[in-house]
Amino acid sequence: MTGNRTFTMIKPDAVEDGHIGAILEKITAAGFKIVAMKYTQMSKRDAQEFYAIHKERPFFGELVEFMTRGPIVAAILEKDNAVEDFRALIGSTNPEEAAEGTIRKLYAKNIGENAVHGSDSDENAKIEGAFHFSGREVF
Ligand code: FUP
Repeated sequence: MTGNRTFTMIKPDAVEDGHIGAILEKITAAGFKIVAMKYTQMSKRDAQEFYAIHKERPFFGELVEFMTRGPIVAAILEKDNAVEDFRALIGSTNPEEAAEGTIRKLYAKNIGENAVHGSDSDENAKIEGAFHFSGREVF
């Protein structure tokens, strides 16, 4: 049984480049309903906690710097098979490997500055959604 919610962030690079509107348009056109959304900026501590799973990786410091350098859009999205369908919509982590028409193919600069986040499992979608939103911010 697959879940019907996922968590996303429009990352600082895509916000800086003015792509919030185009990315939200692609998300809703693909059938995702926005059930929570906010414009916010992560602190260093937020990013270190959010990406704790990567803390031993060589790119961790850069990842934290990047994710905290400007505002992001965080959202919880609803659709049948949300996690898998959203990962298909955003494309591979490395935009050079992302399929044509995917959000990362269109808007990501490289594997680090890759425009959007999408949860990789139902379990992580719940954890990540709860990291950014309280119950009364989810509709
Ligand atoms: P994804 O699930 O596609 O966001 O990818 P990962 O969970 O593997 O990586 C999370 C973030 O770490 C990526 F979005 C960007 C960053 N990253 C790098 O900067 N370099 C890498 O080699 C891999 C990931």
